[in-house]
Amino acid sequence: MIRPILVLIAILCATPACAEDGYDLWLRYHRVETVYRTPVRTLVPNGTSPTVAAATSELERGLSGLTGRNIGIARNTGDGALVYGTPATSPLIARLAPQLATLGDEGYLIKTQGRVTIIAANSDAGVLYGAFAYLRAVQTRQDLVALDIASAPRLKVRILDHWDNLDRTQERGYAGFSIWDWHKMPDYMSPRYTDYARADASIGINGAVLNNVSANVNILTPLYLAKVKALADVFRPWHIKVYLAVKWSAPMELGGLKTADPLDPAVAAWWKAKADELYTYVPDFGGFLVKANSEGQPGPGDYHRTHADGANMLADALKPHGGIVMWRAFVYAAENPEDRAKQAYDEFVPLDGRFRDNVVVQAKNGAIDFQPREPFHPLFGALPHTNLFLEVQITKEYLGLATSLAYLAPLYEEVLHADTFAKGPGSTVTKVIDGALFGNALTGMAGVSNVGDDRNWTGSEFNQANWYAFGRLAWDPSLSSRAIAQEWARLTFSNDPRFVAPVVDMMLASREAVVDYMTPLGLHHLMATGHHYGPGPWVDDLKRPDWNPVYYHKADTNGLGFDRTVVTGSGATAQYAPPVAKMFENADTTPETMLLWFHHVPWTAKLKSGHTLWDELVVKYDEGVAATARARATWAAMKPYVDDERFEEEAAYLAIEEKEAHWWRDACLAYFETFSKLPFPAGHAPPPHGVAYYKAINFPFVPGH
Ligand code: BDP
Repeated sequence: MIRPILVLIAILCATPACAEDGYDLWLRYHRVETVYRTPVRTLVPNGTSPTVAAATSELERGLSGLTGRNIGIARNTGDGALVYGTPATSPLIARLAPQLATLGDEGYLIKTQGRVTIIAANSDAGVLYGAFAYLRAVQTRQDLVALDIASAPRLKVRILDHWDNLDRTQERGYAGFSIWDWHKMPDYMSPRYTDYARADASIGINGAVLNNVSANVNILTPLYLAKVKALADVFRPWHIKVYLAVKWSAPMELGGLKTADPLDPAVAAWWKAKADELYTYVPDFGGFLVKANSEGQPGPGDYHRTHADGANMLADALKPHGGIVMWRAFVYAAENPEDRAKQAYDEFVPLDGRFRDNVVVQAKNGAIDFQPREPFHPLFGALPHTNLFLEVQITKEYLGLATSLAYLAPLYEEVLHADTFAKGPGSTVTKVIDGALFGNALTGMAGVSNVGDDRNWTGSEFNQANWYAFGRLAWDPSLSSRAIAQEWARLTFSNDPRFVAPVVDMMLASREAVVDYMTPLGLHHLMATGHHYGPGPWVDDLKRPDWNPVYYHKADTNGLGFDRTVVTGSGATAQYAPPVAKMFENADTTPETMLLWFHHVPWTAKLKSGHTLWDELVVKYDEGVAATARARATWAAMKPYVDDERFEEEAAYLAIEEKEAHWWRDACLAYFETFSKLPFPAGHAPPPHGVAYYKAINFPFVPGH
């Protein structure tokens, strides 16, 4: 009965001038124009579970705000009723059982039958997802008179990985500190945890790894398990399971064992007991995420055991409880002189078929590391007998941290649509991860979260779009980036076409702009050391060869790029299926967006544009800079449609991005010019300073590091 207040807020916020701070994300339930108003007047829930109650609370809140009427529960199933439930809880819905047959555990139907609207599902979780979908339809001004929507997720596990430390710092987080206020839990549970769960549930996310992959063992102590339980209790009604990242050496650090060898029975017994204990706190605990033998983390390799030995031992401990192990494929070793891009494939392909059925290998989108653009990871398609999840970064470690506007759905889409040719043409990464290609039952996608305790959750309004897009794509990888951007812009800002059309175009151009002003033509990992903020193409003094940008671009007086061909280079091209390998092996058939990833190209070589490599490089950097200026101009014209607070913040961020784009362009070109020794093409100014100037720029404190 708090609705009158919401209604009042909705009325007061009817004009764009009303201040908003981004807290509401895409769940803004401002009043819609009368013509779009939903016919729903009463809610008729069926079922008594906390999940049905969650659906009811969201529908009450949402529909009351959107209609300006007080919409609540009534038993009247007549005109204006919104009836929701499952065949087991409602005879009306039982009649829809045939149509529900293909929608699985989490899918839903939304139908209008005369003046009655029905949300039907096979489970209460499906009902909850249907409720959010209905609200979305109202928010985006869909025709509500003859709804007939059926939807079911293509992937089973749709999970956020929070790289949050127990001291509330975040690895690669740019939105303040961790939202998990561990110290106060479990006695104080911030209402924010519920709002977080609502946001996740609204886009279909059904799992969260609470802590950093580079894990601290304390998370497995009773002190922290009580806190984990408290979060799991908050999330459960919203159909979100908790998972934990675990450190391989936990049996030694916590259990006092002398070894963490996976084949040692005492080690296996320790993990089994720990799993049993964990499930007493969280009976529906999801499972473990493991970063092992990677970047200094311990792992089974320390005992000359394989990743399969390690993953299977943990999987056996979780199996009786229904838990899974997500074992990361992000492994590379300093001692290994092999091209870093090849190392994960080399380690995991021989293990194909040797993992338990509750193990998944989790591979990043590309073989190096969440770069602005990478070719798809060669493990996709190469592990026909292994469950494989795709891991993408939502946080923008390598794409401008908090302030740049880089809408990442095109990046995700690019990898999901990439054709591995594993079973002939059409063997897309989507079909690898959704089980269509190899028939694996355990499917999923993980996103490294960008959520922090900033009021707007993600550090900028437009970063919210990446969280949103991740969830929507994990539910349905065939959605287009454009459709998702349209939906998000309408939900988050305005349905006015004069706003939606230009802003969506701006979003769709934004990731390519970052690629162009940072690492065009297949360049990668040119970022400054450690914090990765800003350019550092000259860095050559770090102890691991593959932490140095010079390792990746290999600029010399002859040319630029990493030769990964079989004939003259590292041979990484051969890790792809033959048609893909053949395409990448030849510079003429390699898409120019990935040219320097696979080839060392002479400065004077002619590219498709007719430019030399050097000229094209300059042109691309300048295109990136120009795109940031265009984005600023687009946004400046949006002032009439956006509240002041969000408008001004984004305007300032876009100005920062333009400044940084110039910095990237000037620094990289000043540096590469020392190798090419070629003049700048007509109309493209040389950088205002020599490379020494850019090398001297330093930032001692950058977030997320
Ligand atoms: C890299 C990050 C590092 C992460 C690592 C990982 O720089 O902080 O720990 O990925 O994925 O991109 O494990």
